[in-house]
Amino acid sequence: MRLVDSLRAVVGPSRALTDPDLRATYETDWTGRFHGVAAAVVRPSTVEEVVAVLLACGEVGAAVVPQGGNTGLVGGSVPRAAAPSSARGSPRPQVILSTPGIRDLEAVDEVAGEVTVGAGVTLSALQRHARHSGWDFGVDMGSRDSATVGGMVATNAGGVNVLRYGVMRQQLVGIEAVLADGTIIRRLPGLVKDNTGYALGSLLAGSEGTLAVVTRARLRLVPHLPHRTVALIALDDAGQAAEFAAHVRRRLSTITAAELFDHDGMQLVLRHAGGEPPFRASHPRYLLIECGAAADPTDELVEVIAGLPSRDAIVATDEGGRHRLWKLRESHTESVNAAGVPHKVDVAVPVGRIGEFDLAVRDVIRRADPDARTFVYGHVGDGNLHVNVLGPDPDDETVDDAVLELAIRSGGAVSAEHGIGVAKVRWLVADRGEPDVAAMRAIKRALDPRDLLNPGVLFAISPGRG
Ligand code: 2HG
Ligand code: ZN
Repeated sequence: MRLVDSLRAVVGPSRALTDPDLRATYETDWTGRFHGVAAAVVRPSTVEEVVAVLLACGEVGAAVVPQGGNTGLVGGSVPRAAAPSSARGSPRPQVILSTPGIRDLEAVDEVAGEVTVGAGVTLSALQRHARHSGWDFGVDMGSRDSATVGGMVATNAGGVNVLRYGVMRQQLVGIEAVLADGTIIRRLPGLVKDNTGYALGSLLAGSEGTLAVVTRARLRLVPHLPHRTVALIALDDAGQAAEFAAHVRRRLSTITAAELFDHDGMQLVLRHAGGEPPFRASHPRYLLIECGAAADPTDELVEVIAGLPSRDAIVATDEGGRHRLWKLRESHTESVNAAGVPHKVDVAVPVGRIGEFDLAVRDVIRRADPDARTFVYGHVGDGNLHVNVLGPDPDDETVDDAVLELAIRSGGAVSAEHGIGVAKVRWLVADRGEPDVAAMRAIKRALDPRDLLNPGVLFAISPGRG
């Protein structure tokens, strides 16, 4: 049977899309910078269908590209532009395995504070579900309406609350996934303490669809915090922002977020998304701090802010005011996208070196491309900056290389929360070193010897596999 016919036999014709118009949104990533052609997009709704899809693809050596909400920013969830080739040198078909159809939401385990959900559940659906029971989910981010739990596990998503609750890996208390050969691995009893063997969920978190297709996750929940206060603080530079955030963290256990953006980024957001400037004057850098608690945290936050040097500060306690301040930060991604095809460079740097990096990065970008427009924003409390550059041709990597080289030189990492995808494959060894990458490749070979799952992501495509 032809590949497409076997896929149709598994999920039915309406969930095996081959029409180019229907495939289009699955084939291009969110930035518009990465795209490739798929033989089909399959949308299974059960783990058994995922197994059958993987077996059908394995039968003909087709590459499988797992995809959640397709909100990734490093080209890891869309087909490769240059399709991987088979042992005989002919291009291997690529199949997008889209998981949003796997969206079962089990009842919240109110005693354990845990829930088991399907990989296709969106972050906002998970948040609503948890809040109905007085709980909440510890990871939050701007793409909440599209990003799915499976994609968030696969990329080990971070977001805005990491300084309080950690990254996605730290929320995982169980996993169900399908290996390349169709084997289901499943451990979902929800045991917080479980040292019986290797932690496969932790291994899959951040594996970017190269080791298995995640189908369900058991997740820890956190208390719902009914009282929230947001402050926007105007500062001279990013170093001052990191220090300011550190002072607040030291004093207030209620802090949930410490986010940074710059003057140019805010201007872009105001032009694209609308809204009033929060301060009368312009300032070089802005720090957004949020505190959340069972009782109103406003007084303690105001007291701490008043004791620290800043150029200006405002505080919002009502929902509208908080939303307006958050919008200034969360609208950056869409505002940058609306202005062109961005180079997005997500890096981690030691928190104590953020100020120095923020200045140096603008310098190296100017030297690489004097006409480039640079916006630096991100999660200052985690040492995670998103360097966005507009201007250079989408295929010109000069600016990306300059930023990544600086990140490594500054003691940082070439990926903080977006992953390696295809965008940073060339940088994996430079960052992790040969021994680490050899161990990673050994794991990949053991679990996916034919390189069926997301070939070209994380590691360069091995010629003649599949
Ligand atoms: C964010 O923190 C996301 O807003 C996207 O991680 C970052 O637009 C980006 O580069
Ligand atoms: Zn981010």
